[in-house]
Amino acid sequence: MLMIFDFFNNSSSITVSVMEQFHDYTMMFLSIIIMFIFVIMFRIINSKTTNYNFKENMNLEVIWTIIPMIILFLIAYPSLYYLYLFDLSMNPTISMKVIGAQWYWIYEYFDQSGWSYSSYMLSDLDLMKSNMINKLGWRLLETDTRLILPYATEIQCLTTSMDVIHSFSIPDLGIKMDSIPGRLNSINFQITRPGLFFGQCAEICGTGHSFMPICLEAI
Ligand SMILES: [Cu+2]
Repeated sequence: MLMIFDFFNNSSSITVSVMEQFHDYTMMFLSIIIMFIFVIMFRIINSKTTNYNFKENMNLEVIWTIIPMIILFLIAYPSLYYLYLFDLSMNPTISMKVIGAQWYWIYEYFDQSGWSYSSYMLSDLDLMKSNMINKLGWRLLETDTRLILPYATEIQCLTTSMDVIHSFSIPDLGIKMDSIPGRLNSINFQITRPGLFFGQCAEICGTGHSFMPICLEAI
């Protein structure tokens, strides 16, 4: 039963946990409003008489204008608060650059080494040839080199593109940032557990769009 209500991937970053909390909080208002509306509808449909006190009732008009305003404020304030909070750079320990290309990703570390490498998708044939048949479950997701990052560390990720617009997205970590040629977009995140996290380009970029996955290994 729990599975049915578990809409999200297991949260693996602070961002996702906060997003889930905000989702539940918003759903609370949604449930209350839907129940209230259904009760009112049911009562109107099932009553043969009309209450004339409802017509041109100034107090009622004021109340049903102010209550939705309060509800909207209660949703909008935390929404904007978290939106700007996620944008904040909290003194990242690691900075790295992700460059989108047709159709692979290039990762570059901003340390003394200046290490940079490309990450291509492994084809079905590659998976089978390298005796990784057990990994066929990760078909179209596994890459030849992985993006390796430490967990429990604040990471700043700068992203850009070499050709057309791509989008660097990893749903488990709640990140999605457009990679735009000639622009450097920044996104911050902190992974909360070690593991493998998969993502795909999220901006249609050509015939190979479906075949440039992101495979992040948190260690
Ligand atoms: Cu794409």
